Amino acid sequence: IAGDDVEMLFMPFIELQNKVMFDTQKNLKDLPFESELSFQSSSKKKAKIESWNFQSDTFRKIRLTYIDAGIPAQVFNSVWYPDPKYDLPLLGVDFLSFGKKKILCVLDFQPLKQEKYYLEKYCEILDPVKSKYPSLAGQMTARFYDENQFFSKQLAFGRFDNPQPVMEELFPAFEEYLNTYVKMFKDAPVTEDPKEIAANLELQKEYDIYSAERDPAVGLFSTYFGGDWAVKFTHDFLFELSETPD
Ligand code: BLA
Repeated sequence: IAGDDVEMLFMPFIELQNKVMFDTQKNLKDLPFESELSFQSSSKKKAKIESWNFQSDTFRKIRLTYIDAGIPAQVFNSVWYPDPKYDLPLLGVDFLSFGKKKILCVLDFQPLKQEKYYLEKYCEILDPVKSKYPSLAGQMTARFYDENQFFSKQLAFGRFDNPQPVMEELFPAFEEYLNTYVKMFKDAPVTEDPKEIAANLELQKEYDIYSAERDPAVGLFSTYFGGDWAVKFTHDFLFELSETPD
């Protein structure tokens, strides 16, 4: 597939995210986890999936996943989970390309609460950024997720029938969302109250449960890497505060 323009389409996004992460995060640790989950390949389908798991003073977990299945599937998925001393939103990234004509990109400050004060405080900061990118003003369907749970009105959502907007529009938007996100933590309120910390962690757990139940990726993982692996990856890595079903 050399020379094709969707080959490793989202790799510049990983590189940028890693640069921002290494430049801004104190006490960053690249945490090891089960090798079975950090890398898998499927020889039959020529697919590879690799994941990374970081932690810093500010983030309990920053996970990244890249799927390279050639032209049929390129995926970059990432979630930044704040340390529960913060009640700030998660950063959610889901960029998918299925061939050159079916590209879906979703990016959001995923709110832990839907109260007005919370959304004004932590999500509306994105309004001036989002308004610059009309190609990312799309709306999700109700097929998988409820847009009123763990999503904001500032969600960047693009469906493209060619790869061109990925570097031309999504990339600068991603850079702005990312920089805005890490900057927000600089003077964000921090709690030392164990009850509030536990409550924040509980909301992140609800996010994991909600996401594990609805994630349309399980089918994709099963196709390439098998059903058992798909369930384990979903509950033990992606959304590890959710419980594996019996
Ligand atoms: C949709 N995400 C999807 C779909 C797939 C994935 C296959 C369905 C695409 C379609 O058929 O239209 C894939 N999800 C993944 C993968 C992983 C995953 C590969 O978790 C893990 C490696 N999804 C997220 C995050 C966000 C998100 C963090 O994981 C937040 C930005 C959003 N994905 C999201 C939304 C949709 C979606 C909103 C639904 C699109 C729609 O309804 O139109």
